[in-house]
Amino acid sequence: MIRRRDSTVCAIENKDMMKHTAIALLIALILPSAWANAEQAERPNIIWLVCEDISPYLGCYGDAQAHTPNLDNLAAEGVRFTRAYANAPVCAVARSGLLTGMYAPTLGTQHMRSRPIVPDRIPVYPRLFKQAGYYTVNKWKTDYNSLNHEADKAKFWDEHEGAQSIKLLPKDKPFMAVFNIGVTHEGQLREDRQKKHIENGAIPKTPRIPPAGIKLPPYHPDLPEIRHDWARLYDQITMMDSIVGGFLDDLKKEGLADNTIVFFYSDHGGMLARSKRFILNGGTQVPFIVRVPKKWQHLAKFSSGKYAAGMVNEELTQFIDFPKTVLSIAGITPPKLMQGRVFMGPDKKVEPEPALLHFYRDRQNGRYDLSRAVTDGRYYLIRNFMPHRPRGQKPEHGYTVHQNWNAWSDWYDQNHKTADPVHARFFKPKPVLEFYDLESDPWQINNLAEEPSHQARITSMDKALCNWMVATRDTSLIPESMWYDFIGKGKSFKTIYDYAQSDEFPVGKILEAAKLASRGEAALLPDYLKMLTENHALIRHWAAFGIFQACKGMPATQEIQQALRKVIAQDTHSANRSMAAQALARCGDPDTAITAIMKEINTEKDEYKRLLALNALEYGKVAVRLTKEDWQALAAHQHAKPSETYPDNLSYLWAKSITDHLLEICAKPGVTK
Ligand SMILES: [Ca+2]
Repeated sequence: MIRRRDSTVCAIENKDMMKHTAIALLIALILPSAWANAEQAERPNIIWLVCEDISPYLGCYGDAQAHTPNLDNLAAEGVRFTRAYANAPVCAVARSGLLTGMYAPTLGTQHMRSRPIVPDRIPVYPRLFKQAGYYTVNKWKTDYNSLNHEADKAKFWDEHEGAQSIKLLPKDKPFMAVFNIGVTHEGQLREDRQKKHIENGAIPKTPRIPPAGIKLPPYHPDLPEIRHDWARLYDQITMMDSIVGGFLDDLKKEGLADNTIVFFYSDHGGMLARSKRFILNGGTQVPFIVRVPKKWQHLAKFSSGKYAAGMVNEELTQFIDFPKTVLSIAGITPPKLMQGRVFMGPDKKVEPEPALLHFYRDRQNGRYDLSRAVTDGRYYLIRNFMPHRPRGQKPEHGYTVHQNWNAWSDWYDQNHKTADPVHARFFKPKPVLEFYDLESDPWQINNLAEEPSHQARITSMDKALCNWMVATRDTSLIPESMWYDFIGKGKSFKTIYDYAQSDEFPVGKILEAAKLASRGEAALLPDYLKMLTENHALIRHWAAFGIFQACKGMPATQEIQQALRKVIAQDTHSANRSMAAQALARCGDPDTAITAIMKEINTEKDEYKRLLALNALEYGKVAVRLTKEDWQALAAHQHAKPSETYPDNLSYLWAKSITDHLLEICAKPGVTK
């Protein structure tokens, strides 16, 4: 009976189970799309309001000189980040990280400006949003420092042209929109732009803060032009604030505010001399505010706590975290290649705060540089691989747009013997290591790198910086003028990313060579000489650079000179021949050096090779030896056109800018300047 009853029960249960299974199957068939649709309809809108070129110079950040009521209000309604950073201190390089969630030196997009090709497998966050059913918008500032990312923008942005208007955003599907506000861009400080803003009533006729009342940062000398530009910068920040206010009002009017997560940030720090483009805190730290409407606050957890209006978030946050974070909020799994972290998101998806953030500065227009930095939020360590190059070197873009740059430079030329070292440093070679305590020295004027009490911390942060360069396979250890020896048509690799990811690039070994070379110590000359005979072309390059650094005008031994002449005569890489000539110029044989450098300039078709050689003319201090024929050859290149052979068709511009500079500063043979 029991068994029967049991079997009956079982039969009934089986019947029920079958019924339930059928229903479950039916639900399983129908519901995923229903769920997906429901979820899709319920997904938040995301908008990034991006201003240009400013550090956190806002009232809500405690800047008493700023007048920014709209952003102060946004901070009161949202979360204000006090340790948010751009990974690079300049537009297109910073934006490359914002697009891909990857460090620019990993991809090869770190030189400002350039047009490298980035592999298709590198993630592009708006593409993923688009695939997930979002409408993607980014009007007029798609500035990603890559040939294919520029060319492909219409494939991942539904809209990338036309007016920026909240009214044009869709109401029937979720959007990921980037709105750009250009009025604080450095170019807007030009006299003609200022005039236009005054005519339009966008800024007052005379600055809101009288220039005499401006509180200057300690690194700037007290000059009228510098005071004027600071005063006008604050006017432009107020103008930017009202534009942000307009967008926020429109969000409300259009009924989108309750469904839209708002990010506000600057595309890097700045903007006066010694901020934008420089790897100091003034170039890297940015204002960053996030406002999340009530409806989506369950998606806004931090590793340090829950979202709340008006809160201050001190977590280390960086641009390459942004793509991962917004993808996660929208329910899209971030690709594994992305190097940042999810700093805000639904529970369990939030990733812990990192110990350090990483920054990079590389070529700016025609001038090479290579610096890397890290911060833990309080201490800030910079490693300069090209210490011989001053920060305020000409030609720099700042000189062409800002009177504060020229006023400072002219003042220094006239007062360099008596100038306060803090004001003079901008025009002098850099130390290899710089170390600052942002708590006691927010403007970074006291380099504590030699301070005994900080040595343990410096060693540990420097180790982390170097480990990061190895782990991210930093492509700046490969001179840009050598890239197309390894990549492109007929080569094994299509992109510098692919080359750098391969075993052909022993990154750890190259980093050690670069570190040794940047020390430039005479005692290391035997090591450099040995490195000069290494099989790997990159080691030979850093060896020649080390000799250049070490000689500093002292004639080197015949053995060293001979070794450099051998590189000039035999090395298959133009970059190595140029660097060896630059070294030889400084250590005893300038005649051979200038002949070798002019040969590279006159015969190389790759403009990056010519650019390195043109820089060697100046840094080898042999430009004064230009003959009439050399002069004519340089002048002929003033009419250079983009190369058809090399994909990076911007390179000719930088070679041309150095050529123009040389022709301007060097006496024409037979003509007294
Ligand atoms: Ca910018």
